[in-house]
Amino acid sequence: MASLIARVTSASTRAPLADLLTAPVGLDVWEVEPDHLVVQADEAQAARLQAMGYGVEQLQTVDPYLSAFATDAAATGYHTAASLEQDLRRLADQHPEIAELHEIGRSVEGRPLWALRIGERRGSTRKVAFLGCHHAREWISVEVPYRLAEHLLQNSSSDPVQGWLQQGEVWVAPMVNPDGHEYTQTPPNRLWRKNRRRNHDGTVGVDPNRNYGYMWGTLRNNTSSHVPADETYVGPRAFSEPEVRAVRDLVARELFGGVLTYHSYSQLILYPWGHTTEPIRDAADLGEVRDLAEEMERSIAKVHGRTYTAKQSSGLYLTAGDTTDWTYGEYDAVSLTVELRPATWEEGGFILPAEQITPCWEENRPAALEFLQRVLHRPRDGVRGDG
Ligand code: 0X9
Ligand code: ZN
Repeated sequence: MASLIARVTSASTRAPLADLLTAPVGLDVWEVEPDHLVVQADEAQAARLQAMGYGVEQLQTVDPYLSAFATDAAATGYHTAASLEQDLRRLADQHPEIAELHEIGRSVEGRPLWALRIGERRGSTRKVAFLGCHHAREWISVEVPYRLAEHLLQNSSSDPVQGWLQQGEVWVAPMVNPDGHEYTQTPPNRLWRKNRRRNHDGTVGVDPNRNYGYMWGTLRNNTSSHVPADETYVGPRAFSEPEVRAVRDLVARELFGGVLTYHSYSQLILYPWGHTTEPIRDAADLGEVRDLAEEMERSIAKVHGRTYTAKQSSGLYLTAGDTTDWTYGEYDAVSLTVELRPATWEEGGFILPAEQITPCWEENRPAALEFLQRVLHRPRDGVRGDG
């Protein structure tokens, strides 16, 4: 069990930081900065990094980090799989004309995967999806899309929301990985990332955000691993995981014009590609998604002054098989990954203090609505699935 939170620097030109990300050493990378990484590692990994020529400074051990942040108070205010189901049902029941709860699949352990469809559905021409919690420990990524659904329903009888829900449809699936999320409810497991698949070698978990079928498995690095025990294990084949197949089937059926998937942390707005440092080849697509990401960056900053940096996904690190490479590569959907609060591990990292749920939602509200509006107004001829 990885027990250290460490700052890794490049001590020599023999060992550039970029090489560490591309090497298959099985690290859990938390932060990527030009001059250092923050990683979770065990003693053996730390020693190995030092032997490779990296500087490794222990910032904290995981136990005191969990004692400081993973308190009972920090958990109140966040949903569990059960309380999310209850709240989604309540929303659907309170707005039967425009909301409908769909079970889009079942998890490895048999939990229902929920998506709330919001919209009048009178021949809607444009559909948008908001996803949350591919990664178990990223609890805030459940709350932002949930609050978005609540906001749309509470404001459904006045413009602009009313107009959007007449023209289009919004699907919100706040918890793609309920098994993992449930597992993190037990304090020592609070930092679990993957789903709860039993792998063939006895280890547990596939990274749902490496299991999508676009360029799946083409990288073998620290952030897309073929080793089942690793935090970014890509799985035995594309779409091997029921949680990921559920999203695949929903997207294949609804042909969303845009997909926004929430993660945490680092305060980033990431657009494709993630599997290559090459930019999107279609200049119009690139302009569209980059402009939108930058507009969202500005509107987030206006609310509470927080900086969320817009950039290409691969600028964080290279991964193959993530959600947005697939939704863009396969369906030409406007596709973004938003990494929510906080910015650093000192502020809690994956354990965002509960009092920040509301401000985090507040700053992401205008950005999410901009995404919605842009996608709803996008001409449809870009959708390959249209035939
Ligand atoms: O690694 C991920 O799946 C995402 N970061 S997280 O810390 N939430 O796990 C980032 C995915 C974006 N894609 C690439 N960076 N290629
Ligand atoms: Zn994530």
